[in-house]
Amino acid sequence: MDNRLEKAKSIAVSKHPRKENTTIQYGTAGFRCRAELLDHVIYRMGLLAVLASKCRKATIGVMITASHNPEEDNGVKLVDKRGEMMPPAWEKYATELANVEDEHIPNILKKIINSENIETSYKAKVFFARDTRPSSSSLARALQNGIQALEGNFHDYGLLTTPQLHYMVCCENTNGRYGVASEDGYYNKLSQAFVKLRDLTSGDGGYQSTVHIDAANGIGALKMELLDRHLNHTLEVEIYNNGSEGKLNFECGADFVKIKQQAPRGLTIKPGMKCASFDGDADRIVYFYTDEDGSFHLVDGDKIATLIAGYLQELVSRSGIKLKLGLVQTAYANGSSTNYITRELKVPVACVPTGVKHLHHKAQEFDIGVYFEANGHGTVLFSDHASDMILDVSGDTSLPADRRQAAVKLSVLMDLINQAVGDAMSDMLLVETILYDRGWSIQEWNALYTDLPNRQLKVKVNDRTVITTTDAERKVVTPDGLQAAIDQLVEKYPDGRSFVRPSGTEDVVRVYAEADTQESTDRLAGEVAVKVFEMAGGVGEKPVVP
Ligand code: G16
Repeated sequence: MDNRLEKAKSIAVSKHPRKENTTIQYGTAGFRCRAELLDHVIYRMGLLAVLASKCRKATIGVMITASHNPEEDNGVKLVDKRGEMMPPAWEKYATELANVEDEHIPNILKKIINSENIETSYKAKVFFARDTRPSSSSLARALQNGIQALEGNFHDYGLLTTPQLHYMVCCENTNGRYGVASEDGYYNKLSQAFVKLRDLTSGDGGYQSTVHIDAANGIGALKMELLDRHLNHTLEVEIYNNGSEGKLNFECGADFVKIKQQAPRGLTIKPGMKCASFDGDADRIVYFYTDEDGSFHLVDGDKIATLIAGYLQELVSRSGIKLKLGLVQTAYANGSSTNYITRELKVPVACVPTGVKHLHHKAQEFDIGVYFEANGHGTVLFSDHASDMILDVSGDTSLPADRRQAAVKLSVLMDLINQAVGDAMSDMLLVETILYDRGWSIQEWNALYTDLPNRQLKVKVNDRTVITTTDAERKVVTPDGLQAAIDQLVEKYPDGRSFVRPSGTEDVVRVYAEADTQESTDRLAGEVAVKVFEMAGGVGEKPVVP
């Protein structure tokens, strides 16, 4: 192995040197920054993926994407053996390896091998894929060089959405039990489950059969078109922002629509049209529409979560199976959604820090764990116990038809849902299945509860790590006095709530506020942003209170 570690170093020096002395951190979902700073980082992630594969004795995934970030950025997400995110220890290794001088690469690799007791003779295998950013293909070559430097095997899937890569890794490591590890395998699994559910459900009422999708000028457009071909016209899909003209994520995509609370560029919205936005790597989805007077309505991850949790809870209860269902949110969840879930649905809710890894982990504590971030990233996890029970009841002909039918629906839903990670395409098919079965229009769905007005702002500071938080990011610990200042501002507004946290994907501090009116919310958000600017080393233009 020592020879190979040395070889890895010499390839680093000759082909993928660390040119700048800047430190890069593994953030909310991997490394993310300007693409030109990433070549050496991605090469090193190739090395790390080989070690992770040897350690896990399984195939590991690497996705090259910066998801919702601007086109000029890029990044990398590491995928563990069940298709989930890598655990914190490996995030630490990743940061250490990404920042070390070229000549110290062998030392860090040796350290990881020793700490994890890695059997180096295991033949490593890495799956990788990339999004449509112009910088992604050369970064994919750097990754491949890293994998080959340590003599790992690999499969380059080319262009995929992030959730598709997670799916491939999960299929491979479960010996096909989760599905076939190919694009066709993915489309077949999802579309067959969707078509089957259409046969099992009614479709009466105000259901609108067309979805107008803003694909953020990203990979989601290409892949949604392929999925659509498998759907046999059971769903009408219109794709906008398919990348033929516009720029990736520029004034479009799920993040833009959620934060700006307005329709994306490139989609001329008409009253009543049911619309959805994917993000740049198609792992998030939000819905929206406008009504007759032109006002915009966002139907975000919280509304998706409540729709799903309410439906699953009903099916579980009809099936007569005793299963514990729970919902996981973050501090960004609208206060009204949490009230609706706890008071109306009576489903337990947990709150965790931002980042899919935290939500996924918490959701595993339930038999059926629904997790969603308000920004549209989420999925549903079924424990082994839950899936065994569901399959048993669905096949038990001695049981009343209604019980069995509910269990059959649940069993097909388990195939429709990408349980490895939040997946815009799979989530969309799930939402459409539920709306169809309920016979609901998007307006009826949105009427489940009324969101408290809310606002998100970004504040530029010199060093965002000066802000640290606790209580699932709902309270600031440092800088001193900032939390007290926020508390004072919040007190002035009925139903006021606000928190701030450093982003793990962009170089900004995020400010969230909600209150009883949009005017108060915008003022509160502005005032908190000013406090952050003043107390946490703001740079550039000072935020303005409206
Ligand atoms: C990633 C994470 C999400 C997180 C988002 C924003 O999403 O997967 O869990 O909500 O970043 O994170 P932050 O507020 O720390 O910037 P994506 O879709 O960009 O990969």
